[in-house]
Amino acid sequence: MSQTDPQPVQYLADYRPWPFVLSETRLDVTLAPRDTRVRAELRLTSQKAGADLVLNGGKGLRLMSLTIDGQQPDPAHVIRDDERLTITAAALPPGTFILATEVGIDPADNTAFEGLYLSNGIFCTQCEAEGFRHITFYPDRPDVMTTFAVTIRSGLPVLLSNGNPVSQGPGVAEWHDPWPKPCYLFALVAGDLVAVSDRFTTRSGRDVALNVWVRPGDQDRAGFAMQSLIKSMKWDEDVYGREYDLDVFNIVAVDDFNMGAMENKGLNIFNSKLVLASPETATDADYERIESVIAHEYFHNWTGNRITCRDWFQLCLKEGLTVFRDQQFTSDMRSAAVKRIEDVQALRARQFREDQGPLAHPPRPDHYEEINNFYTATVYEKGAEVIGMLQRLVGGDGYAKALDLYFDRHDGEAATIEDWLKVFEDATGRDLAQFSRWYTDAGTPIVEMDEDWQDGSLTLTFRQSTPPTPGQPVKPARVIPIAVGLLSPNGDEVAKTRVLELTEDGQSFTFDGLSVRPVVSALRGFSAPIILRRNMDDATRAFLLAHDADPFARWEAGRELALSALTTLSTGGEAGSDYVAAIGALIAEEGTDPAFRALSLNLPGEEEIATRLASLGHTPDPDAIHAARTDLARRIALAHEPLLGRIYDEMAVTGPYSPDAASAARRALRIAALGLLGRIDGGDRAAVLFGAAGNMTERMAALGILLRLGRGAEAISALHDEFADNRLVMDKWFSIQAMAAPPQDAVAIARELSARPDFDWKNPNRFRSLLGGLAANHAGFHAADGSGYGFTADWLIRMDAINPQIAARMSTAFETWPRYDAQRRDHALAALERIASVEGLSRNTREMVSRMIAGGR
Ligand code: B3K
Ligand code: ZN
Repeated sequence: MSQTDPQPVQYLADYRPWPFVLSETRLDVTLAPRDTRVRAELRLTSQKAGADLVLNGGKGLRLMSLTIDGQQPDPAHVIRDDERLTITAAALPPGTFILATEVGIDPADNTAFEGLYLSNGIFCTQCEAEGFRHITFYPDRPDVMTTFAVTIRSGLPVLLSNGNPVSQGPGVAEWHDPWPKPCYLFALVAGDLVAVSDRFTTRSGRDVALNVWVRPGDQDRAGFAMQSLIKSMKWDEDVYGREYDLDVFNIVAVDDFNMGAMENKGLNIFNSKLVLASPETATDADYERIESVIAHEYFHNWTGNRITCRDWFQLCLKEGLTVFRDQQFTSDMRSAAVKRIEDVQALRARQFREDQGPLAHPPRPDHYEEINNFYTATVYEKGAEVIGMLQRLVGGDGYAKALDLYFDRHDGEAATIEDWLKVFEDATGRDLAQFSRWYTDAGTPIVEMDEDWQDGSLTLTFRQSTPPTPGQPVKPARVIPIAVGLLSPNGDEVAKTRVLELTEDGQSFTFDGLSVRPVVSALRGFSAPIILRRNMDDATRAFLLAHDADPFARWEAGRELALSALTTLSTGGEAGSDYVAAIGALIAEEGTDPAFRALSLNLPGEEEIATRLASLGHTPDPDAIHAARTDLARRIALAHEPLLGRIYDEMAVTGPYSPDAASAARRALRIAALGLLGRIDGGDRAAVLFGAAGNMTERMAALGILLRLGRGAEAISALHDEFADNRLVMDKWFSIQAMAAPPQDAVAIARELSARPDFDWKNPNRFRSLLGGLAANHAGFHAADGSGYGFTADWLIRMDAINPQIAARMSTAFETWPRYDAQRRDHALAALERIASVEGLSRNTREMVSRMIAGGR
């Protein structure tokens, strides 16, 4: 199953249409853990005389039989290699013919969780990107779309596939999906499952049966997922005019899953952590994430399934758009301001980090070795930002028109980024040639802004440049929308938001008729995914934090103030008083959304401080950063102890738990205050809260505080006693211990945890909890002696042998290695080289590790 064979690099420029038409796929699957039989009938028509029929499918498929129109072809015309099966043109009849194959596969042995596999006794599938080829011989490429008729034979009680049910009898079920789809959207599930069910009537009157399938006993934790689904279906009708198009919509939760969830047509498969939630086991963040991922997968029904991607280079066509849509949904369901700030924080933490390191690539890459390595923050989150810019440039009406045209013109097709941009050009008349560079060029543009004030006119001059990224040394200027507003010295807005469009390397814009020099609020709403540099003193930042009418810009001013203090402190300077004073004033504002106050009160993480230092040309010192952040937190607490204590008490939410935005906001502010108070009360309040809280949000927050202070042992054992049987809570239990450990103890703690019998490392969630938890402990992972790197490398090597996707994904813990000091770099490089030298290393991990090594030298 693991792909160790070298695969030639795939290039976008080499795209050719498939020379056959596939008009129907019929599958008959007889399930057995060790010998599942898959009979496939493909109705094919050649489009090109003399073309061989080349199907994907490798060594894992035991070929039992193969016929063409019922006849066995001459074996000399059937050629197999490690990755494909070829039937030479000479053996193919003219016109339309049926290719029938039967293969045997071994789901119980499938530890890579790609194709058909078993998770705790449940048969399930994951076919995106190239998993279907592990199920049967097939043209496994997204531009081959057809209807599927599926028969499943098994003694298990629940048998599901895509589309509508045709018949359901003992031991056998038939499904038919009338919507042509590529095979990466195929799914099959069989198991002992129970459903939480509901119904939805679409606006044109279709009655849809909705089911969330879980293991018996988990039904009481599936209700929130169902409500999220119903809200998503309604929202997509109201906002995008998109209706659901089948009689049933099934969601299944499984425990072993390589990522979050998968949008298979009519049968979404989810990692159970994105379905199951109860107040005692899930945090507010879990609830919010469940709501948004349920929406994301549902929205794919139109953006991804009805209109799919021509080839995998176009991945951001469906992912960027669907992320953009799920972000809009969450903004509508919760607070738009808070959502925007959270999204920017995540973008900077993951995508800027990627863009600034050896793994940088454009939203639409033009080559890859292993496509699974390109399900990245750049494709997803930057892909969404690019759409946000488009919307800003063409306006809300232009965006709506373009989307209507996109759905009309491309429904049922496998489309490209060019198709996407063309609908915007046709709908709005705008030329997007220069804009298209956002899709093809990697790297985060840096924009410098200067101000010039003369006789009532303010001139803003911008200069843009994008640093080189692997394979792209020079970058031409891009179109960059910069939203700007002006504030008078008393804090009133004298010019409302205006979007300036940068198109050149250097450009100026003038605001006339001003009576006094205003304060500029720039990059409002984070109008473009860039780094804006401007000369601004702390007093101006504090002014914007107090007065800016744009919530993002307001938060950003506070962030900049904090980062300016933290970078100075981390490099041995003295700073912080302005921030401490300004933040005190902000959190005292009772009329301001508690969620906004919480976001402002939480200091930037150590990783973010390191990134800022690196971009200023410093070599980040993880220990100094940790000390600086601890120090600043303590100073805030000392300066505002009574206020923080009051907030902590007042923000307590009474009554039964509800995950709604308003209650979650109060808890978020309460926890932020508690974290700071912990710096001076020794964790006493946190210890009380851990014992008393009836919800997981507050308990986990309290536990994190106790662990950081080195006094979490009792709480850790209490949580274990209470939840040893709950996998999802135990994942949190592993992760928080690695993440919140004092840095000097982090590797030893992670090592101890990894030796426990319940460290079920083959389960992706458990592995990610521990290894991802350590990687998130910045000073712990980057321990100067290289122990964090060595420990992580050992586990990546072990994981790679059974599940290459997970190993490759987790290897990104190393992606920032080039920015550290010589000693750390040596250790990191040695760890990467040790991984690279493993014999039989997967194509996935090999590609990642070699890019990281090459990009850091
Ligand atoms: N499309 C899937 C991700 C597939 C990942 C394959 N390695 C989930 C999503 O983005 O919605
Ligand atoms: Zn997606």
